[in-house]
Amino acid sequence: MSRLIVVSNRVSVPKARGAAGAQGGLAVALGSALRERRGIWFGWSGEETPHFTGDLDMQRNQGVTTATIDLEHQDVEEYYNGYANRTLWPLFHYRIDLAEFERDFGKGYERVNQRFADSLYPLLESDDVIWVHDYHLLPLGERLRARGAKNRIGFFLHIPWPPTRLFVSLPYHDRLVRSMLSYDLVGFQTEEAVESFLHYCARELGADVDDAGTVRFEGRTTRVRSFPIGLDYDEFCEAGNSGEARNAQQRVLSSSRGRKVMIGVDRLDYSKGLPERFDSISRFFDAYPERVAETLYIQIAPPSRQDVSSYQRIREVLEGKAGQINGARSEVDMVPIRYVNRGYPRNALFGFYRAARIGLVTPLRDGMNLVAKEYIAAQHPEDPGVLILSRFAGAADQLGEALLVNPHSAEEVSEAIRVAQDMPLDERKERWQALRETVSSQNVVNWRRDFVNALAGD
Ligand code: GDG
Repeated sequence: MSRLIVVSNRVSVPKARGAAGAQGGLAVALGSALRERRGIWFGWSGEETPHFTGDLDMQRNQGVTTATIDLEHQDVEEYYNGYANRTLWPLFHYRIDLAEFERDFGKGYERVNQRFADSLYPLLESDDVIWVHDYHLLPLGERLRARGAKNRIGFFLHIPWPPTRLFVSLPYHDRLVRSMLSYDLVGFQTEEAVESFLHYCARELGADVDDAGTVRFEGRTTRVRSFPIGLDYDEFCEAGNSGEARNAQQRVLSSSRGRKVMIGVDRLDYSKGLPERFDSISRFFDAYPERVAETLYIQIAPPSRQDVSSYQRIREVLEGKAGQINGARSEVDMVPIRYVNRGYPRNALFGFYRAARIGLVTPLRDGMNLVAKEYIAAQHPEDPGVLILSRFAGAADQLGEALLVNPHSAEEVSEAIRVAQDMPLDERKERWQALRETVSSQNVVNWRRDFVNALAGD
């Protein structure tokens, strides 16, 4: 079996299962693939250095080898805080109003992709299979080819791919997509993203695109397919057996004193639709004032990307909205919204999800959204809660038994909350069983197996 090389912006050093601290399902899933295939996980260390050297820090933990490089401050500003998070992230989430098109960002992005290629190339063996992740590294495959790599190289995008009309507002958009056609396999979360990408290739590049999703362009062939990412279902269910999960559930239940709990868990990011969600809850309280005293909304929103100003602004907006709703509706012994700007251990999240009768997942755009899947996995089979899910999350394609909503419509979301609160147990069980079947079978292990098999052909 050939070696697997995983490349992503950041490398998550594998921890033992059950170890303290957050470790996403992706790290667990990729870790097991890397162990099976004697692989290497390559990326940025998260550290800055005054002068880029390309020196590799190689470590071995839990059977996985990681190789990381340090970047210069200017690299981090232009490539990571700049092009990745101020240009591509907003544009790919349909927020062209927030996208910044700075020449230096683009240059920094190209420079760092070149640095990744220069540092990684000497580690490669001829039959290694290389799997590149996400929007930080779109041109990496081309840079590796230019160095001489003949390996099979695949790419997976975790975020949405925008429609052609939107994507062409990016300066040098064609250069970016041409570089992606150096990959043998390009994977997206949804069929919609696949269609948008193929449409662009045919329309803007004049590439030859067939019905099976194969793109032929300038002598190279790239297969394009959807691979919806799943949850590490077994690992997450195991979290539910922990004392920490039980305590967290108890903490919510005892302090909510019989109120119907709704929960949202989101990185503090404008793509997650949090201001719109707060407006919908406000609308619900206006429409059903008698329910204010019976309802408790808990929003867990750990801050992220605080070096980017649009992220600082959203934080202020939400503080204002939470304050207004609570100011207008609280009693001396009751507050309708608990808005928490911090992260919790994964085990505790399980308990919070289980304590909630409603999971509110209403991003304006999301590649997939794993919180929706975690909420389903955490429900009790005898008394499951109801998932309210944005139709604009990739997850909506798979989770049709949720209450699907348009997150821009406060009226629709407010009405879905009422329907969810009143939903009879039989219907809750029926919907949840179907959702649980999907979340447990289309899990992260199958996701990475499908991708690696499609790439490596074994
Ligand atoms: C990108 C794409 C795609 C959140 N708060 C805490 C915490 N979290 C965890 C959640 C979940 C993860 O973070 C968030 O994953 P999402 O999928 O919801 O969203 P992004 O971070 O935007 O991820 C997305 C994903 O990549 C994978 O391809 O689904 O569309 O945008 O696991 O539980 N974890 C802990 N404490 C918290 O307070 N421990």
